[in-house]
Amino acid sequence: MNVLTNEQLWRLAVTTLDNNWRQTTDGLGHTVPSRTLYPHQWSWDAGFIAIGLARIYPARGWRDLRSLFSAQWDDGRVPHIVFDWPDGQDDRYFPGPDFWRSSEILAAPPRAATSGIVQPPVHALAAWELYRHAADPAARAHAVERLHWLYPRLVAQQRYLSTRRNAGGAGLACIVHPWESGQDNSPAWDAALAAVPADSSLLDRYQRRDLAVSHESHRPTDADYSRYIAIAQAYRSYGYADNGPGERYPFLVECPAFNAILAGAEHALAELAPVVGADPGPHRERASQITETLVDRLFDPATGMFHARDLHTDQLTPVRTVGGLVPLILPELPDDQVKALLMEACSPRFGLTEQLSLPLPSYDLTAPDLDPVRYWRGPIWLNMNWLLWRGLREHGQPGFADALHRAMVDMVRGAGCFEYFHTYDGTGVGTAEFSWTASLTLDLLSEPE
Ligand code: 2M8
Repeated sequence: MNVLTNEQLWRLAVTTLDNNWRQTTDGLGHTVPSRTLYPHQWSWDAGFIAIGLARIYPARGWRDLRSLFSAQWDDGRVPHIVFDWPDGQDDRYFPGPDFWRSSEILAAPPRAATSGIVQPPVHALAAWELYRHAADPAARAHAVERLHWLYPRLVAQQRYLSTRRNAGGAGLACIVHPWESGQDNSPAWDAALAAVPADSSLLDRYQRRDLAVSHESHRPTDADYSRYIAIAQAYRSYGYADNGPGERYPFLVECPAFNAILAGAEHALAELAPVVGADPGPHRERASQITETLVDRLFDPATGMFHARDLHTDQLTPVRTVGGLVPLILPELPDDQVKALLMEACSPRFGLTEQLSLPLPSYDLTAPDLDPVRYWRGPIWLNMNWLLWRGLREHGQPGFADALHRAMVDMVRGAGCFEYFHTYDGTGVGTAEFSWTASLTLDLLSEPE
């Protein structure tokens, strides 16, 4: 692919989002992450997509969020996938509606079949971006009207994650499946996953669909997939209930990026609350509490970064992954942690400099098991780097922020809107025409260095 000018890159990103828009039969419509690999609506993708749509088609950004939150469960959970088709009628993606069986769960909404697990709550931030970029009085009025609908639903989502998912009892949200982190097969989960038996017979019963459209070397192994299925089955077998004893959940982890995004959502809600006549105070308090608890429970002074805590063993995972740098997005992160994260980001493990040529990898560059093409085990992801860029700006680091901005835009300029990028040369890996790469590129181009 030729290196694109800014105008060409902008057009490519807009076309990618246009091609991935799907009009659904219920009239709502949404953007799919990719027409081939992920042909439905995904939760945190929808948030990142709306952030870019705020720059070109805000009404469509609001529709994406409306589609997702119309499938919110009664308990407040926002499912990680909203399926386009009724139960069991399609086999383009596994696990589909007939695996999750949301229609058998009372709390599941009738509008759509969904999965039963969640993803990081980036949606309040997306709503804030849509609101604050509303350019004229008509767009602002539309945003206010949309917020009256969305705000209570965002609050319910936060309540679900902060209460029902507080399995560790300290005030952080736990994840019950690696897919809930969004960083699906990150080495951060290896230790916790090793305790889950890999039952290969599950792959005789269920057929992976990802390998039909993606290269085997880019995707999780069969052993990991069989664990993913077993963990999801266990959660389903208890009706996706969150109040059982810990042993019920084969995987029970506090993820630093997930909880940083949870606290970030409270900050965004504090901005949005006055728009709908609500009190921002409780949101600010919760944001401060989560930030404090995150530092207490997931920061390791020995490594100078954040790590996931396995609630079964009460141990922090030793590996260093990009998710452990994401708490940098938090405005109230104490100076000591900010300094430590900057030092870690600038170490040979993540390679941040003011002259960097490629964005940060998903995994420690010095780790012997880094894999430059297998997803979440080394490659570069635009959404994680976009979060870090925001964090660097938040903490007064314009030199690093600008360098990272340049590296992200140049990488997509050279490779196109791929799902992720080779650790060492930035070539595109995974599926092409990937929505959040396109949308976050639009955000970056709209916000020059
Ligand atoms: C990937 O995850 C899905 C399962 O949710 C998969 O591999 O099939 C992850 O990269 C996740 O973060 C992302 O939301 C999803 C859709 O883009 O794909």
